Amino acid sequence: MLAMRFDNDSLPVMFEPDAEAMPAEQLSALQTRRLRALIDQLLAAGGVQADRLADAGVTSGAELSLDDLAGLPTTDKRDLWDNYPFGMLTVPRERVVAVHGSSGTGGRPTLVAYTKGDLALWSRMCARALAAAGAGPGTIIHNAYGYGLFTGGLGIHQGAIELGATVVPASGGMTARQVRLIADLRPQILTCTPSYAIRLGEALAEAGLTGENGPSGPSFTAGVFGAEPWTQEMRARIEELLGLRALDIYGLSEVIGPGVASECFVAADGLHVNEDHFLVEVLDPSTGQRLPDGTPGELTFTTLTKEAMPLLRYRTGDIAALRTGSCPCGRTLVKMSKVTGRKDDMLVIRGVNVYPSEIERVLLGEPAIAPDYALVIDERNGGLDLIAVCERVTERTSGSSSAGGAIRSEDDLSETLEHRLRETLGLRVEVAVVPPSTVPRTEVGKAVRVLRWTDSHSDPPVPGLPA
Ligand code: DLL
Repeated sequence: MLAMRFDNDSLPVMFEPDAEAMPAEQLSALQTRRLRALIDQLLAAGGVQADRLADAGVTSGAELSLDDLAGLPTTDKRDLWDNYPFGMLTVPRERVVAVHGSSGTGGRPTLVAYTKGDLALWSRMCARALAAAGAGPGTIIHNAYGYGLFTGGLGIHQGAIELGATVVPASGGMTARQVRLIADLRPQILTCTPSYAIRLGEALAEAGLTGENGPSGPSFTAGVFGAEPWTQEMRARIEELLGLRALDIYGLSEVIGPGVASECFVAADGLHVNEDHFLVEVLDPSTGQRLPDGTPGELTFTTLTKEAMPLLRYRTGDIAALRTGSCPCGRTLVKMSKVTGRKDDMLVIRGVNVYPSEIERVLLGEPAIAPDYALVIDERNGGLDLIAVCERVTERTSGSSSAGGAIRSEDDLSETLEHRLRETLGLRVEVAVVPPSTVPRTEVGKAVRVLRWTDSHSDPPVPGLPA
């Protein structure tokens, strides 16, 4: 267990080194044992997963190997909807001590149930992520993920306590109060969505609390950001704005919440998947066939040790690639790339397939553009046009006084970006550069980047767009 923040080499230490740095052979033996137990648990509980296993001719976990996994049935969000709220429990309802969930696509809720054991597991997974970011006993963690049904707030909260850190349960919103808390408590770690990190960074800059000129100087060393897709370009912007190392954390309520995978401070180049508890595969989103390492596809998880609502081969809809190999941090756990999007948020603009993250990469690759942007799908005339609405960078949105170098006209910026988008994505996108603070900021919950403009009589979804 973790005893101090850094070891002698000043590297962040692991929370559970025996598991996180387990040799490959030992790990696959453990996974095999756990997979067999899971199959028996699902068969014994009955229900949709047991029926599918029976249809596939599986009557016991005893003889199964990890290679057999690819032939086992999958689950997805529809199963949670169809069996809402408690149809997929494998324990008596009375053993459930908490529920969480997300509002999800189309506003249909999904609920996930936790036993005491599940909560303990989840806390350990979040403690691993926080320790990987350099936190330890006594580290002050400003937690601005929303508290409630959403797993971000309470997941990180419990993980911080498990680690022995000092958690500040700021939750989302009320930004002025958050700025005050940060100035007074000087936390080392910030946890929130990447879009709220930008919002907080802007507010701290307004209060004169970022950069070397700030009255108190920077206190943050690292941020643990997730719950929504964000690019390397966004990472660079956040690091500049807040003067910290921006690390990615991934998870979903169905699997456990945050803490399924997270980046380490040392390498910060991919998220270590806690595969001793969550077996990961990448599948071709259309055929469901297993894809080799390095090929992006649909992340699919099997929960090996959950009690209340274990899931076999849960297809997440999230697109990423896996990478094995050693990491300078010493963890042996497989890494996943950043999530580039969800299979259902791909936009098809005049026949061209494009993920919002690909557009973000081009927009934020331009230093004169601020990290607040929106993609407006203009459907007013029956057509489908895309308008990328962005703001010019200011001292407040860049964190530096150079604020994007030489002043260029808005027309010049739009033209440059339209050209780059056409070159990189083969897509004609109109780029509208609007005044600072025009694009709506996300104070609570996940960023909404894609907005639809359907009615020519209604106001544009972002003020200032030409009617
Ligand atoms: O977002 C859990 C979480 C909380 C993760 C805090 C990280 C930090 P849900 O609300 O169920 O759970 O949403 C899960 O969010 O399937 C992804 O599409 C997306 N997502 C989560 N983390 C990332 C990330 C939480 N790091 C859904 N990068 C997932 C990209 C992410 N997308």
